[in-house]
Amino acid sequence: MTTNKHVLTWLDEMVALVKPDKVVWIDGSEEQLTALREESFRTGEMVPLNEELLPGCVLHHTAVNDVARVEGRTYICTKKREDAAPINNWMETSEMKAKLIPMYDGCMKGRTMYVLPYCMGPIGSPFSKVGIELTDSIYVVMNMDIMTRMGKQALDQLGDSNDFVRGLHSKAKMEEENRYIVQFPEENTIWSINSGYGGNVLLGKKCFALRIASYLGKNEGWMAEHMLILGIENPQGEVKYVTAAFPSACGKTNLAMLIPPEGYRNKGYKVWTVGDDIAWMRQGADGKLYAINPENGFFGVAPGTNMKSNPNALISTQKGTIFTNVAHNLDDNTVWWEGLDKNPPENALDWTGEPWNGKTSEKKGAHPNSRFTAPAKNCPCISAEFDKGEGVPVSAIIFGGRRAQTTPLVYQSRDWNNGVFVGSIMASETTAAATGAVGVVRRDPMAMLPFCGYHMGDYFQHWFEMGEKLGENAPKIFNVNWFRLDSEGHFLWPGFGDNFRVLEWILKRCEGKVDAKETAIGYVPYAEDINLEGIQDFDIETLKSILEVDKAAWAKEAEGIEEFYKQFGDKLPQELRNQLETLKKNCAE
Ligand code: GTP
Ligand code: SPV
Ligand code: MN
Repeated sequence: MTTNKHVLTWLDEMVALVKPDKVVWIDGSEEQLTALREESFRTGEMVPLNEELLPGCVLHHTAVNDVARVEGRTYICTKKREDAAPINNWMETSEMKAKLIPMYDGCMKGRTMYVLPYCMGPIGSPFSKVGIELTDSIYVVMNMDIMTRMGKQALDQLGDSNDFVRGLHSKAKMEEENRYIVQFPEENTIWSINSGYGGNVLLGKKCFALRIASYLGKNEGWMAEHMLILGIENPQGEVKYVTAAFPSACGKTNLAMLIPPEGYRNKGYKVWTVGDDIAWMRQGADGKLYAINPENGFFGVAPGTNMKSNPNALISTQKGTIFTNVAHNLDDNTVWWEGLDKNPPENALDWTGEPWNGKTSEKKGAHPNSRFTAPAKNCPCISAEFDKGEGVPVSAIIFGGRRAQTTPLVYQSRDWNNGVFVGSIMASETTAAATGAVGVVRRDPMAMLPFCGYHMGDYFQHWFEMGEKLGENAPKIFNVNWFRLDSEGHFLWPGFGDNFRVLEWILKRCEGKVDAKETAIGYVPYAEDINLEGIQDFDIETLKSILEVDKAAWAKEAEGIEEFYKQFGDKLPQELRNQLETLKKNCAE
């Protein structure tokens, strides 16, 4: 399929290592994909679902010990430790290779290796980059078909160039204790072994589009971020774009596909989705910051997705979608997950494949990190800009996380540098998207803790440098928190569609149309300036309570930040130290 010598030489090397019985190039044609689907049905890897209710949809179960990203087994390997550590697991490049080569040796004997060229970003876009993933998994091929622009078009884009990310994935023996997700940013290379879960094996996604790309961005002067991108259209038809970084399973897909409350819809407000997980951003010729979504589909959290919380996501999953680790309704051969509706199936299999009665069972039908892989083109509110590849101009960057206390519903940073500080101190309760304890507050700077491909101190410095380059054109930076709890553990803010009310305030701030109150942490809205018209079960007193800035709580927060910063040593930019001192001073006043 190609005469590219760099590709062929690398392929030969990898074939000699993993020794597949057969090598198959994925060209992206319908015939080939249909044949692979059918093979996956024969082997049981995929289950075809009801063709009338869910046309083209399939179900897949991973191994029960392989249901989320494994951060403890995810490595950034470089020649020198100081180029990656301390936030990342680090191992020296050749040491890691020496460890993995024996595991890869002959691991594809008796299997087929699929050679899967893909493009992150629209074909032809100046933002786009090519990768090739070698894999022994049809599940990976089918997912990458939805999540990327793949096949011959990607190879054409690459031409004779050596500029591609070399990905090697093997299910190998699926041994948990030998599971490794390894990035070699200095060699444009990713090795993943012994896993079959999305974030560990769809190498275009977190491994390339965040870990490798963040490293490339640092060197080439652009940014790869764990951010959604959305457009907000006002009644005059003008569209303004914002990006938002929230940690895994903290609301990016939901915000990206939001439907404004009725009052706004009646006036003509609309939201357009450009991306729900990853943004690549660079400065345009006019000096502004432009963003593209490098993906072509959504790998979204299934539980909690329903016609009320996120109809656009649910509609996106009604055709051509792969469901992973949800419950299987045997009566009508469809799928179900917690929070889909109030009518769980009685005759079903749970996500582990065991018989399950949703009406009587204590167990969950779907895994909390069960996912759908849905084509972006299915999304009713997909932006007209999505496929263009020119990028959309970013007016505001929003950070946010799950914080039961302390962090107000929304605040604005004083300027770009203060905004970088706000991003660097983000903290959030952990979720089921990664293995390990759930609900523990941890620092997750810019929602990039598990995804930064180089030293986080250098990453902060890169943010400052981008701000300097952008100057007057720099987007305004905000922080939001949809997840404040009352004393009984209920969410105080209704969230979802009502988050539009906060977006409106953010845009007004960008346009200088609304005043705000200066506090110890930045600018907070006057409660009267958040439009509550038509909101259900919520009053302005509650709003005031979640807009309050508790100086004592923030003084404690500052101590935690100081502790967190210590690990960066000399690599922590002085500007962040200054920002922390200012916060402390403001809290003491
Ligand atoms: P990744 O795909 O893991 O990066 O996650 P994501 O950030 O796209 O998260 P997603 O939008 O899928 O949301 C994850 C969970 O947060 C779901 O269970 C949602 O129901 C819940 N959620 C999203 N938005 C809100 C909100 O505004 N309020 C509340 N209370 N929950 C929300
Ligand atoms: C996340 O965990 O942030 C995801 C899902 O978006 S995964 O692709 O598994 O990383
Ligand atoms: Mn994500």
